[in-house]
Amino acid sequence: SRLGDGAVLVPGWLGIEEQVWIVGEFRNWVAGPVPIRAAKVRGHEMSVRTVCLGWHWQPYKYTRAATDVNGARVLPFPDWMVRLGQRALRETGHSGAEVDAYAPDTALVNYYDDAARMGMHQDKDERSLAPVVSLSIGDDCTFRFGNTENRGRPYTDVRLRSGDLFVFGGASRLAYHGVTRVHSRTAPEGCGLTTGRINITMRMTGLTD
Ligand code: MD3
Ligand code: FE
Repeated sequence: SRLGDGAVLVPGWLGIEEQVWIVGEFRNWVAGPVPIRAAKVRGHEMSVRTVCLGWHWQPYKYTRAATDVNGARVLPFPDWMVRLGQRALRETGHSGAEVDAYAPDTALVNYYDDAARMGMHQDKDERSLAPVVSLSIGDDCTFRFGNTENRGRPYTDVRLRSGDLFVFGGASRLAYHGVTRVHSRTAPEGCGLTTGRINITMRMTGLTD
């Protein structure tokens, strides 16, 4: 379903077995060279914790090494995730040419506990305006999808559930958005997570080494 120019939500896109498999990969990422951490934005720790693949996101920039954590290079961006991202674009109506050109090179993997939130923001640290592909696993959240002008109204609150795909292309790529709350203990049994919520966003940084 379309929520705005270029914003398409596909409920239940990931099957339960794919969710379980991805949660298993998440456990490997967390145990990888760069531990999951709460990024500091203007001196304040975020309540969301993030581990990255391909490029390491720090507020306002991407680096290959996690110089704000332990200096280690982040894990490579997995090929299966490139293909999954391309399938996500194909299945949300993007043209064949756009699908072929889609080469996501970073994933921000966010973990939300019951108390975590994400304030309204734009994703502007990427030089590429290629679509962002978002996958949610675990507890439901209330996602706030806003406008391109400011953090306030008009916005639409959408419940995101385990397995949901959300693709943000076109004008929606620069829309303000955030997560206003996590709905404790709403994860479907057997998704692989017993508490909290994972969100994966794959993106194209537009960077070269
Ligand atoms: C709309 N994450 O990591 S995913 C983020 O649920 C982020 O963890 C949220 O916002 C989360 O930056 C929301 C949906 C999302 C992701 C990127 C977008 C929506 C977007 C980029 C542009 C517009
Ligand atoms: Fe964002």
